[in-house]
Amino acid sequence: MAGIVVVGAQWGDEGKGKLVDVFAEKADMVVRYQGGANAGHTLVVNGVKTVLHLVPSGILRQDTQCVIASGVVIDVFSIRDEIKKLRATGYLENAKQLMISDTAAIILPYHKALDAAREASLSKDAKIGTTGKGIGPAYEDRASRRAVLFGDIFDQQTLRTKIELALREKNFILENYYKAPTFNIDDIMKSLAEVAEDLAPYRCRDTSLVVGKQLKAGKRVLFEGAQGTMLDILHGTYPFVTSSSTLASNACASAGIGPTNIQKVIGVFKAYTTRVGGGPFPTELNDEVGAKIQADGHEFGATTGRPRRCGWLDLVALKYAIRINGITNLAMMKLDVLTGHDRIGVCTAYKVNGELVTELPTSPYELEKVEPVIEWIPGWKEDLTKVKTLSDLPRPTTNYIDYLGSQLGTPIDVISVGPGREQTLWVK
Ligand code: 2SA
Ligand code: MG
Repeated sequence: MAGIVVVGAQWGDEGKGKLVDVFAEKADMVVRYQGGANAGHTLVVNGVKTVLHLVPSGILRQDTQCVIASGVVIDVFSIRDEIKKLRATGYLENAKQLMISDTAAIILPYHKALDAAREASLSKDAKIGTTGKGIGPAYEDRASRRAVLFGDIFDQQTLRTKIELALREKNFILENYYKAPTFNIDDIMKSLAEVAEDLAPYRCRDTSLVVGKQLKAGKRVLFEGAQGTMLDILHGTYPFVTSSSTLASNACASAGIGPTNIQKVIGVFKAYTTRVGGGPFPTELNDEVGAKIQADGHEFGATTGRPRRCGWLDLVALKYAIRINGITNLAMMKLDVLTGHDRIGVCTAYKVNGELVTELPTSPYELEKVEPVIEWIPGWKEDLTKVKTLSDLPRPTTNYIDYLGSQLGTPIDVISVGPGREQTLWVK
């Protein structure tokens, strides 16, 4: 039993990609378990940046097997490009390093068109702020049993039947309801035939068998989440969420393994908070402090380039994430970004109608109205990006870490002080 889940403990972009890449050195397998090309996982190795959307963040370690599990929605065109780029830079030389589940649903052009048309039709306040990658419509098709699965692209007849059926409905809605362009079956079939040829080497009929065998053999398997806890379809700030379950528990459902295989759940969080897209964000800073964090942290969407909203660390939300994911260990990322503030804010509770609340309200409309209670910790001026060990951190920085450790009651094992692999401090 050596299953380890790496889950985002905030609104995504916590630095899961970097952490998985670092951990992958000692892992036999990395399994991506949900989301699609909406994710943007940024890895920096020897100063060279790689942004991954669908391929697991273990791919830069050539001895680590990477698996895309059934619960992911795969934009086959986007993953083809990603694979091409990886191969052009010397990675993924052996096609066997990547396996894509036959039973994962695929995203087709009409999913993206529907995603865009729907967002465009919403009023400013109601907009979810999706990435436009077709995620919602693709998961809808999965739930309503109309999805085209990855394995289907290798069977022309099944593929045509499924897409013809889907197009009847999608084209009707696009044309009549959204007044948007429609899609032609032959064009889609042609492009899928090409992509099927390119992706055939990565096809895996039963990834659950592959993952299960590794676990049974006592191998280390990392399960890589995308987005974050607060964007979970069931337990996030619904409807301002993504369309999959981002929680650690979904690693099992998606990969087709039992929960008894999971030994550790690592919650990844940033030393502050960001959110991209619409929805409540209690600690958001709409001032020059928020702007400084955004600039220093390069807080722009890795997929869409949108500026990310920034604010102080929210312990109410983080404790909620620890509880609902069963987080056993924490990793704090981007601590270096907080350099240069006189004081650092930490939200320890919310005020709701004059009363102190320490549990996250489940309604986003209530969450929108809470007032964060901020505790202030002295800041620091030193650059942390060259720090190699914990003992070299300036005193106010360790005070901040210790303060968080005591508040969260969960060990912080890893502290990241920059995007590079070497900018990683191990607490034990
Ligand atoms: P979607 O596209 O249907 O999943 O959008 C629904 C909400 O989920 C948010 N979401 C994300 N939040 C943070 N990071 C994500 N990945 C990219 C990144 C985002 C980008 O790494 O920066 O580049 O803009 C991600 N993906 C989805 C989204 O903003 C909506 O609020
Ligand atoms: Mg990201």
